[in-house]
Amino acid sequence: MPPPCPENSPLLLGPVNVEFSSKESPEQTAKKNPKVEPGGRYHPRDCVSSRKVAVIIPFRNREEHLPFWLHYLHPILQRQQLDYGVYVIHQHGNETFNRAKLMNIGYSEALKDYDYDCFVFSDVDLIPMDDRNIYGCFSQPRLLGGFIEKFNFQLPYHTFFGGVTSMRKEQFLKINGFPNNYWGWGGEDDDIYNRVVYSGMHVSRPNQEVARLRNIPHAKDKGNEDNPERFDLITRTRRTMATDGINSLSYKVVRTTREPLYTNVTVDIGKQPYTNVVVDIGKRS
Ligand code: UDH
Ligand code: MN
Repeated sequence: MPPPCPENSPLLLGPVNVEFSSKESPEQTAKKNPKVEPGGRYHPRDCVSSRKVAVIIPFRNREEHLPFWLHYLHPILQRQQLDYGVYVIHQHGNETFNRAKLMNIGYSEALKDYDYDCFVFSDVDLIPMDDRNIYGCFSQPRLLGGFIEKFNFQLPYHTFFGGVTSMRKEQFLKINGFPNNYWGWGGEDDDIYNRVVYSGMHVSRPNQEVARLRNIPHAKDKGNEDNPERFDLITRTRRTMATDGINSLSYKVVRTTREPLYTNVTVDIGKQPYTNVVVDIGKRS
């Protein structure tokens, strides 16, 4: 049995040059990463990693972004000596997008594969610019992507907890996972922030020098319009978090496939219940 991996990986290079012009096919990326196993699994061969990390990516209609993520992240995650798997959680159908629910599903599905103890939740369009930004877990929930190019490499606001975050399994369970009832764009990240604070934890961040990320520019997606309810919902986290979360998660897996660089889980997550209900005046049959 190989020795435990060192506390700090000796393979890290520091700054990574990230740009989005040249396109590499996933097949080419797979060839360049021969140690990554089907489903996007990897573990160091010459030492035993103490970090068992599932990386969860919420996804729909971003086929042009995923190859960049795979191209940049696989080499970085290997240099970080992580024992990791990549899970792309693909929302089936055309109902309104639900990022946080997809991340809950990623947590549950990844645990069916392996005894992961750490979960990194990443948008598909965010790429770290330094491999010293470890995609692992820490004594507090972590904001791995605090300093993003589109926000001029500044925190957009003090309580920001979107983009790329990480949590240990017990931290995730302490906050009852993520909310399932944020449909459309916005607010779910602030709800998660609230959950962390209401559970007596706080958000930690790597220092600004290593926690810079580039974002792939894009237009707003169809099917992920701004959620007008988000301002109301985030005032109610304290009441809703006990009953809405990983303990109330329901979904149907449509299919799971092991791609060379990631596991794709296509899921039917249902749809937003109508909140302003038109009273049903009886079915005609
Ligand atoms: N996502 C998808 N498909 C969608 C919507 C979202 O895969 O249709 C995922 C994807 O991983 C994405 C993440 O959810 O990175 C977050 O959604 P987003 O990229 O829309 O969030 P962002 O904060 O939205 O980037 C900013 C809106 C874009 C405005 C552009 C104006 N310049
Ligand atoms: Mn984006």
